Amino acid sequence: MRGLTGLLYETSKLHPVNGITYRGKDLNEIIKQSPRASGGTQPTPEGVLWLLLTGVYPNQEEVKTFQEELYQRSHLSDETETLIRNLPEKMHPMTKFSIGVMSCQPDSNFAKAYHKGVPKKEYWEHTLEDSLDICAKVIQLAAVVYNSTYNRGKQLPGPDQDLDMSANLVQMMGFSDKSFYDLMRLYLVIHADHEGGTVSSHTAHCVNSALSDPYLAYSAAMNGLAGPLHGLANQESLNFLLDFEKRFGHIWTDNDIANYVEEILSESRVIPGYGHAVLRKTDPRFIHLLEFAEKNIEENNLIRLLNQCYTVIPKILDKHKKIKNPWPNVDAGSGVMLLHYGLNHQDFYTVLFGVSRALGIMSSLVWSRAFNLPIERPNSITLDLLLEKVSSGK
Ligand code: FCX
Repeated sequence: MRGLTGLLYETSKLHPVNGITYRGKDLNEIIKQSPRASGGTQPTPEGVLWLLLTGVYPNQEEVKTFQEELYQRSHLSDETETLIRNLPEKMHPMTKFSIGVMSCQPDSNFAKAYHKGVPKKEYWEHTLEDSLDICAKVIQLAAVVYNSTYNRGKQLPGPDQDLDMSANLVQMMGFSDKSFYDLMRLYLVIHADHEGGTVSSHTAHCVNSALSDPYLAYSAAMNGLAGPLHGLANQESLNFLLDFEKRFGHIWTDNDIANYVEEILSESRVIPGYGHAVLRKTDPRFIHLLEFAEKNIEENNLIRLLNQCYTVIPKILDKHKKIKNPWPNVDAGSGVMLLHYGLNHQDFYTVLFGVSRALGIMSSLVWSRAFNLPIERPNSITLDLLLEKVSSGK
């Protein structure tokens, strides 16, 4: 369906070469102009959520008030926390995260309003309430998933109302490096939205079009994001580099990389972090991560490998004509950065992607309800009917 335009999606648009724009604004511009947290070098997700919802940047006073409001909405019930803590330790964090979202669903403002019979023209207001609640709660949900999986028994700080979402998340997971706060700000901002056709955004849109409330829609979206061709590619990309390092140690050549890639391709496996359905150039989000690393991270072995892969892999993939985009996407580089700051549980990386994607998906649902978009119900066809059509040439 790649060539078919079939969705109205208000919050972002993806250009094959220039990358993503949020509300018509280029990511470069957003990173420069969006309000920063005090003492930070990167824009805050709160400011970007405001932009996605309204189309304009908030001023410092607005973003401060918005941050306070989101903090008030972030509380999780004891039932939700206990539920997540009691999930099997080995369950994938994305599964735990999705279950955590579902356990908040009984609080849906939209579901209650719908059952009271509010008029259609007010649906967007109740969707907005749920959307703000979800964007606020995902920070705490992610922290509880992380701590109950990897930090069992450790005493860790609770949420701090003076911190922005990113700093709070990093601190609640037990990290205190201010440069990591900044990486998380950049991470949450650049992953927030990527047009309506991605598996996660489209899933949320489709589920919500049945007037399933935003919790049901977002949890479904997270189940799509958990796939290796979509959000799980960030954990797979780091594993790809670590497996290479295990085999070749700290000394390798371009040829070693090329042979390693060809070996994977010959087994009909994908090279994670490379390729894209829409992009036809290096993903600008990947470049933003590399620039952050250049300024903030002393060169280490994996970053050296990442950079060398960036020069070698596109040339190899380009020789395989069926691959339409040989360039890296955002998932190629994010894991290396997280690992540098000590976040060494790759299984958790897609949860961070999911936290960020809440900003775009939730803003978009508000607009879909404001536009009163109909239930999504494309036509389908059986194989017999398809064969009949093809053989009759119609
Ligand atoms: N490695 C190996 N083969 C690849 C490839 C890669 N990185 N990228 C594309 N191909 C293959 C496809 O698997 C397909 O093969 P097939 O015809 O035998 O099924 C063929 O090339 C044509 O695919 P193409 O049209 O270029 O790309 P698609 O739109 O079908 O798929 C994704 C796009 C992103 C799914 C694909 O490039 C891929 O699998 N990449 C690796 C996983 C990845 O990085 N995903 C993250 C994407 C994104 F950034 C995100 O959602 O987070």
